[in-house]
Amino acid sequence: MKIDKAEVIVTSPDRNFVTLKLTTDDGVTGLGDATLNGRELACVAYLDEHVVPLLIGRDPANIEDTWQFLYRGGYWRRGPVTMASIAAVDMALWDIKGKTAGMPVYQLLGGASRRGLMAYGHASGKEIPELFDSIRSHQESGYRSIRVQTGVPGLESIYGIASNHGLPGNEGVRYDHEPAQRGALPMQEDWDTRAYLRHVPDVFEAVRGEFGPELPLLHDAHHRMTPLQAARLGKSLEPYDLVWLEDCTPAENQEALRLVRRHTTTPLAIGEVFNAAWDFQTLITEQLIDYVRAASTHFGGITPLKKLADFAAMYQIKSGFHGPTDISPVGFAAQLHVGMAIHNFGLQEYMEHGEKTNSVFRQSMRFTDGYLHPGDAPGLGVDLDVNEAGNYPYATAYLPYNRLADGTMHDW
Ligand code: GCO
Ligand code: MG
Repeated sequence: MKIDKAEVIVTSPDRNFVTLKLTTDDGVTGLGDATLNGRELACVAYLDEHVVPLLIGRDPANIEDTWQFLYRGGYWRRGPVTMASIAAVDMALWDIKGKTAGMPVYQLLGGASRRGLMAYGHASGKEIPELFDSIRSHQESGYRSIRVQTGVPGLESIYGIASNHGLPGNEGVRYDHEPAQRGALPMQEDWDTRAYLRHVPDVFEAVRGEFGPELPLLHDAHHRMTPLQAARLGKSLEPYDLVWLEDCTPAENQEALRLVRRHTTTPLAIGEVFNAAWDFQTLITEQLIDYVRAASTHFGGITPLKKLADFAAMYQIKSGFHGPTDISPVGFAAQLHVGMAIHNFGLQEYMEHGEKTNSVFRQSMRFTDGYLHPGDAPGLGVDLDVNEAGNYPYATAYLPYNRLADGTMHDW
């Protein structure tokens, strides 16, 4: 079998997605996700100009070899654009292998280690009553684990607060909390760490008071603190028994986590912006975190994600793969298959794509009673309706950014 055709498809139902579609000379197709929120067209160019010409005529069966060829052969390693582009090829090849074998990808990775993947949803509210409503509505939809984000007194708008009714033009999207604003320049938000640190423990006190001790709760700090501030937050949240505190400090400097770890027993999750196992090396070998947050899409695909999970397993660290709506249904399916197969699955983030997205990407994935399952269709279990995709042309979109009161740029 040979790869005969490689097409890069850009579509924007609800938000932008970049999909690679490979077709073999036998007519088998495979899909891969190369969506990099706010920088999508860089991946399109990387694939179209530098990867597609290398794929034509290759044997789709040799997944590891193709991965190494694109990673080592390119000489310039890592980085989100490179790794998202390689990820798309890797996923598409696993999709083809599954379809050829007549099996879902998780079977090829070792078979099911569980019945389904516990998912967590994003509850949020500017004020506590809205937050409580959002938690209840998630519970009614079946969620058994909940991420909690709220507004902070004195700050106008911050990361993580959903317009639960859908943003203008995105009305079909239920929980989209981060407008990668379409057709406009990036939106500015404001930030004050001291106000945030004073407020968050009160929010968790209120949530535990209302919903009791059982409900698994999470929180995303979105890289906004110094290690010392992160340690303080972890410590102040200990009474509320979080499943994890996410991205408490930027982790490019992995050693910084030693300080956080020394001061708190709140479990830590890190890595949604990482794109290679090396980014986790110190964090894993020194057991400085409890969950790896990589996403198949930004981490080079299924092949390296499975290796990362096995590496983490040696240190009793579990998966907590990144699953926001800017991972396409293809990328999401890819990591559901990995999550099914590995022993050290922890929790899967699930934000729910909107109706338009689901009309472009038809999925065999299901969400029942709080658990996700990738389905048993051969391959990844996702079909792309090219005609429907064509109805939603690319729209420029940028994530927001943060500034402090004096105008200094801050991590968003
Ligand atoms: C999460 C993430 C996302 C990111 C987004 C950026 O935990 O789901 O923090 O919400 O902000 O993926 O594109
Ligand atoms: Mg996050």
